Amino acid sequence: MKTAFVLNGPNLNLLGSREPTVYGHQTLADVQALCERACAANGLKLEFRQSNHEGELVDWIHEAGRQQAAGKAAGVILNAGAYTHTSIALHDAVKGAGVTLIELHISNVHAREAFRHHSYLSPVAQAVMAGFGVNGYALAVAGLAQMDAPA
Ligand code: CA2
Repeated sequence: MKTAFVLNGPNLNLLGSREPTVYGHQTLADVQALCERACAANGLKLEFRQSNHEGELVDWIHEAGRQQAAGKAAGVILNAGAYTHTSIALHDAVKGAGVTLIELHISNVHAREAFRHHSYLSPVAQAVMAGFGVNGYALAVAGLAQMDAPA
């Protein structure tokens, strides 16, 4: 069974505690449980992580890339939080690792402030998902499983 890496960036540990109109009421632990169910339904194993540190996210993308190259991982679903809009390091990490990437956002970033409209990750992502709320994580898991399935 292959692993789906679901990686979460800065401040997503605060999910459910503030800004419920933008991000909903569910906590990151709720999102992890939702991802567990989605992975089980799609024949994937889950590796779910959150970090407030850019370099740690870079290391995890490299790890996922090595596992994918070894046939042990399907790819990465990444909600990079605000690093989406700032991080050339994450862009380079995805490119360098050669990993399959689904970029994910809980909110519709294009309906928000202009500084959220640009993403350094979209050019190196296979797919981009935004605006489905936390249910987007389950949809992304299903999408990653389909991308990995033989044609
Ligand atoms: O919509 C998304 O998922 C975002 O990636 C979330 C980021 C934001 O910087 C992106 O533009 C869009 C912010 C994550 C912080 O989440 C919080 C949740 C609750 C309370 C405070 C922050």
